[in-house]
Order: sequence, then structure tokens, then C-alpha cells
Amino acid sequence: MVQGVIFDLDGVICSTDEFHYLAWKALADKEGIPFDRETNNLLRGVSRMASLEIILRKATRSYSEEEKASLADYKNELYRGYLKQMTPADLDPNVLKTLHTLKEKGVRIAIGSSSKNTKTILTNLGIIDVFDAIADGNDIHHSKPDPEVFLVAAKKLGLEPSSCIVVEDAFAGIEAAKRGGFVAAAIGDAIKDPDADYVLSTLSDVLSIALA
Ligand code: B16
Ligand code: MG
Repeated sequence: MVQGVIFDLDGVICSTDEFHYLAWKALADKEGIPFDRETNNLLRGVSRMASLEIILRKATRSYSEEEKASLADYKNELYRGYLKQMTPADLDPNVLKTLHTLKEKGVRIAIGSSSKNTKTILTNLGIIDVFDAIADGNDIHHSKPDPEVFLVAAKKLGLEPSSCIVVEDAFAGIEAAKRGGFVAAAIGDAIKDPDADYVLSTLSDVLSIALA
């Protein structure tokens, strides 16, 4: 029986994945590094520094650790600029309804995100108090595809991984869910992942799985 649902944030609860893309694109253009949507998809669920390393693979010169730290800060400042514009009006009503329905039916809900900006985003969207637990980039040492963030979320919920569904838009997130012993439901870019247990065309599709 499903007792909990752990939601990824960027690309699942909200469209901040597009802000990540725009900020990385601006950085790549500034440095003269090729960057497109395909490369951006490789960054889904991956930590900020690991994302930068992926982008720098196409650079024509090497970067010192100091330069890398400064580039990561530059990207985060651009990204946080986009986050400032977010309000509860940016939350899809379908998402909010799904969260409330799960809670009404006694299913515990959590966030499992690699992002260190998770709490800013949830606050701006007005849903920080909706979740029973939040595990984010500040709670972990290893980002997806390592299962750590989902294991922390399950622990905070007081549930076993096998009784929780993870909803993810990233291949790295589906891998993390499976490695952690969770049921993996894919949405967005991750629907192409053959390792997903379920495919969702919209977030409310998780209700028929969780409440079956
Ligand atoms: P930050 P998720 C991930 O969030 C994003 O998908 C990924 O693109 C980003 O690099 C990572 O968070 C770290 O984000 O720079 O805000 O700490 O998809 O796991 O919710
Ligand atoms: Mg995501």
C-alpha cells in the first residue's frame, strides 16, 4: 500500500527547470560554450557544481576551481533573479489540488529536491507548509542519481522507501528512486526512461496509483 509520495521540485511541482535553463544558457553564452536543450536535460536533478562540470565539457579551455566557484555563483544569482518573480499565481491549480487530495486521503507528502533554493521556491509559491517533510540540496552529500535525498525524505516522513512513490522529471531522479527502493513515477522528460515504473501525463495521474 502506498503511504507516501515524494515529489521532485524543478519540473514536477513547478517550472523552475526553465529558469535553470535560461541561467545556464546565459552563463554558457558569456563563456562562449555551446549549450542547448539537450545538454540542459542532462542537468535535471543534478547538483549545481555537477551541472557546471557537464557544461564545461564543451569548453575549449580549462577552468580553475576558483573560476568554477565564481561561475556557479554567477549562475545562481541569475537563477535567483528569476525566482524573485515567482508568486502563488505561478502554481498550477492541478498541482495544488493533487497535493490536497493526497493529504485528505491520508497519504503523506514530501519534497525530494537537489536544489539548495527549494525553500525559497516553496515559500514564493505559498506551499512551504503543505508538505509533511522537505529534503533538499542542503540535507545531502550526494545528489541524484544517488538516492540520498529520497532516503532522507522517507526518513523524515517515517516511512519505508517501498511504501513511497517518487515523482520525477529527470533520468537521474528515476535512477535515484530505483536505487533507493522506491516506486518511480516519471513525468516530463523522464517519461522516456524505461526504468520508470509508471508514466504520468499530468501530475494528478499519481492519484490513481497512490490511491488504488
Ligand atoms: P540549485 P530538482 C535540481 O532540482 C535541478 O533539477 C537541477 O537542474 C539543479 O542543478 C539542482 O536542483 C540544484 O539546484 O542550484 O538551486 O541548488 O529537480 O532535484 O528539484
Ligand atoms: Mg526535476
